[in-house]
Amino acid sequence: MRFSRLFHRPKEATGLSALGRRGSHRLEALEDRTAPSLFGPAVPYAVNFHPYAVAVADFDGDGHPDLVTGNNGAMTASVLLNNGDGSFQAERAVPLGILAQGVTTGDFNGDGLMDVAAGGQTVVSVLLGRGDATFREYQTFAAGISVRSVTVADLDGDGALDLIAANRLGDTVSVLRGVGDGRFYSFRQYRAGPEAAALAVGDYNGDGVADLAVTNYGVGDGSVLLGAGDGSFGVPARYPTGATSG
Ligand SMILES: [Ca+2]
Ligand SMILES: [Ca+2]
Ligand SMILES: [Ca+2]
Repeated sequence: MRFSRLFHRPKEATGLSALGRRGSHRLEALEDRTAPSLFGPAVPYAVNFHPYAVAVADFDGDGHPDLVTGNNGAMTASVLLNNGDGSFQAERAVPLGILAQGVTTGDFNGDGLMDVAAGGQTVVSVLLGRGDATFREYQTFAAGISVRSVTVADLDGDGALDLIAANRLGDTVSVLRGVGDGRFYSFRQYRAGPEAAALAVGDYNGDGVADLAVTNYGVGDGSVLLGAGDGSFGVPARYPTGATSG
């Protein structure tokens, strides 16, 4: 898996110079007509087998955002600590106990230290952080069928972060309301669309309550589920997105 460095580098230091002379000239001519490149060359960092998803949080409290991947093949999370200059240390692999397909971060037990939640198979697996980039042993919570992705929000406004999982083979999203101590209540499912895949939280109708956008991989459209404010969602509105989404 490749992560791009998130800072600007001079053009002569970019990967364009590694291209053939003709290609290089053509690309630089295009670049001159537009805004300067915002990214340097991609820098690859090794993580465990089959990383499916990536999320960001500061796991060691040094003020620099770190990365975590959910690794489907290895059933692990890989934590890559940020050196503070856009480079990252070698991965630290943490067992998740599941074939992870989604990953998200948040402080699920309210101790001020960032935690990880990964989704896959029929569960979410939660790693509570110790603040030094190590984690307590994972705990799993049932989340539905074929969890493809997972995200986080306080859906019911009780101050405890809640988890939302997209169930690809269930055509649903599952809501796991947080207890606030790192545990989650039994999930509730809401209809989304065929092969619910990717999730995004936002307040789409401006009522101050978090809503959900879901991509429906099976048919190439998206669903918007408006939040009721108590962690429940209404009937999805479907919107075309063109080609197959995911
Ligand atoms: Ca925490
Ligand atoms: Ca909540
Ligand atoms: Ca709303």
